[in-house]
Amino acid sequence: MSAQIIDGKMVAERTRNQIREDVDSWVEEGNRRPFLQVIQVGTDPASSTYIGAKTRACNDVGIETGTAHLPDTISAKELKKQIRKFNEDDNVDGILVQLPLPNHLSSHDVIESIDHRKDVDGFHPMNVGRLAVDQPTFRSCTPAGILELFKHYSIPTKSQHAVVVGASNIVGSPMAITLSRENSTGKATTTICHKYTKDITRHTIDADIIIVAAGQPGLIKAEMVKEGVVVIDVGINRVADETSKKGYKLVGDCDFEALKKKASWITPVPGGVGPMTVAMLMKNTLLAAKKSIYPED
Ligand code: BQF
Repeated sequence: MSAQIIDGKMVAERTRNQIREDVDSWVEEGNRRPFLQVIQVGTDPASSTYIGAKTRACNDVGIETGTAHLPDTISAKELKKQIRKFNEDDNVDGILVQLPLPNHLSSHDVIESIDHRKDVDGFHPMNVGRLAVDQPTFRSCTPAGILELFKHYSIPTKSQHAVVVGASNIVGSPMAITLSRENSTGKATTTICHKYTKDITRHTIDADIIIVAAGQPGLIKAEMVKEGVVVIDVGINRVADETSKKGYKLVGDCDFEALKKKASWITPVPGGVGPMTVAMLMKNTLLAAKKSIYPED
C-alpha cells in the first residue's frame, strides 16, 4: 500500500482564494480592508522567513499588513507599551507577535498583553479557554489548518483514536483539545504523548490518526504505527544538505519514505501543514476585522 499525499499547498491556495473573495465582498460592502500588525523582536532568520510567508499571503488575499521591527534588547515594559498602542488603534484588526521571543522576555506575559479580540494567533488564554469549552474563538492556526485538511479530504475523526505527539501550547495542546471536544471536527479519543511519556510506541501503534509536533527529525518510524494510519507531520527541521543551494533542507518529525508505504494518508514537509497554518491566519484576521468572534454589541 502507498499513502495518498495530503497536498497542503493546494488546499491552502484554495482556502486563500475563498478568503480573497470574502475580503473583496467585505470591502465592497463599504468596510476598510483588514489590517494585520506583525511584531518581530530581533532578527532571527527563521522568523524573518515565516513573516515573509505571512506577508505574501496577506498580499495574495488583499489583507493589508505591516511589520514593526523591534530590537532584541527591548524590555518587556517597552514591548508591552508597543502592543498597547496597536490594541488601541482602531485601524489594526489583528496583532501577531512572532515567536520565539528572546529569552529575557516571557511569551506568556507578552501574549496576555495582546487584546484577545485582536489575537489572530489564538494564543491568548481567553481564546485557549474558549476553545476548551467549545465557545467561538480564534483557533490557533496550525490545529485549525489540520482540521481543514481533514475536512477537505473527508478524513473522519469521530470515534477515531488520535495520538498527538508533543504538548506545546501552540500546536499539540490545542490540537488535542480540538480533537477531543464534541464538535463537528472532534469526537476523537485523544492521547497526548510528550517528553515524559514512558513508551511512545505503546500509544502510536494503536493510533488511527497520529499528529506529530515534537521538533525531532526521524522521531516517528514505520515500526511505531499500524497499517492504514493517517500521519500529520507538523515538524519543520533544518538538516544539512550539500545538494541544495541554501545548504540545508526541511524535514518533518517522521520517516516519510518508510511511513508512506504503511499509511493511508500522509502530509509532506514542506508543503503539508505549513501552508495551511498561514492560510488560517488570514482567515482569523478577516474574522477579527468582521468582529465575528467578539461582536461589539
Ligand atoms: C511549507 C513555525 C516553528 C517555530 C515557529 C509554509 C510555513 C512553514 C512551512 C510558515 C512556523 C511554521 C511558522 C511551509 C509559520 C509554519 O511550505 O511547508 C509556511 O510560515 N509557518 C511561524 O510563524 O513560526 C514558527 C514553526
